[in-house]
Amino acid sequence: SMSVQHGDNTPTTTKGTTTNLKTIVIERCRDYIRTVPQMSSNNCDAIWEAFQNSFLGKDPCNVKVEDYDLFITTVQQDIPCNKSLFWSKTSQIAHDFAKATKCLMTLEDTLLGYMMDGLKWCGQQHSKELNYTSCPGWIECEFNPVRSFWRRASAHFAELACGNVLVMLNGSIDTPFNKQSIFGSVEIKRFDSEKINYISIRVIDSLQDRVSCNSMSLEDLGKILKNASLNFDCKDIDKSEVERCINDPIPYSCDCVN
Ligand code: AVW
Repeated sequence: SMSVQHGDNTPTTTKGTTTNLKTIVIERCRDYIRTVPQMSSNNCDAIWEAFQNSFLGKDPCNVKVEDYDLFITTVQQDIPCNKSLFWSKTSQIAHDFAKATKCLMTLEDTLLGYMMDGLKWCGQQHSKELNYTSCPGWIECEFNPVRSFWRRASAHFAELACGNVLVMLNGSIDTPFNKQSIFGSVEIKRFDSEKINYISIRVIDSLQDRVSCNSMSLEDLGKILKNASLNFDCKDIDKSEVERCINDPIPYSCDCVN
């Protein structure tokens, strides 16, 4: 199976670095490479070292996206074509769908995303220690260690995408496609039309007869994809339909968003 359940190492909330960050990351890493086939070439201790070298000793408001480059290349994982699932403001349903149907994988189902999901971390200047007291919030300063990591990992995940890919957007909000989101600002720019055959945009609507695909927001997305020579279609799908596939997963469930 590609999706792995987090065990008892679920983090406790703190304002600074997650308590026991190192233990959690290394345990998750070992758990993942033990469970997922073809991951055994990875060394979780080396992965931890590369991770902490990305941000330790740095001002926590000045950790660049590129500071994670070496860490990203330390993690070895092939993402098969036709398996990538991107999402924006649909975290719960996208991850539930991926887990229940096992047809697709989100960034958080890859080793990189799985290790860091839900965690918080930062260092400080003039010290090689983790800061457990306080770390900047997501929007407090743009180049905080957590946000830069997710941007870097998302860019990587999008660059690897090939074949047919699925995007789940949220039709219950005014801008299902938000240019400021990671999907809209990072991932969409990294899609390679030489590798990607087709992008299925699925807008998950909670109200029946919504036509979010015809909205201004989706028109913006369409223009960007056309300009990048990426083939796509957009369909509105009832949330209840996706939930049915999640609650009663059968082999055909993979088709439930087609
Ligand atoms: P999202 P994206 N404060 O649902 O397209 C704290 O908007 O951006 O989807 N955390 C935040 C904030 C904030 N203001 N904004 C975003 N986040 C974090 C990677 C938070 O953890 C995957 F491959 C939230 O759950 C998807 O295709 C997450 O960012 C794509 O990027 C998603 O925000 C989803 O990023």
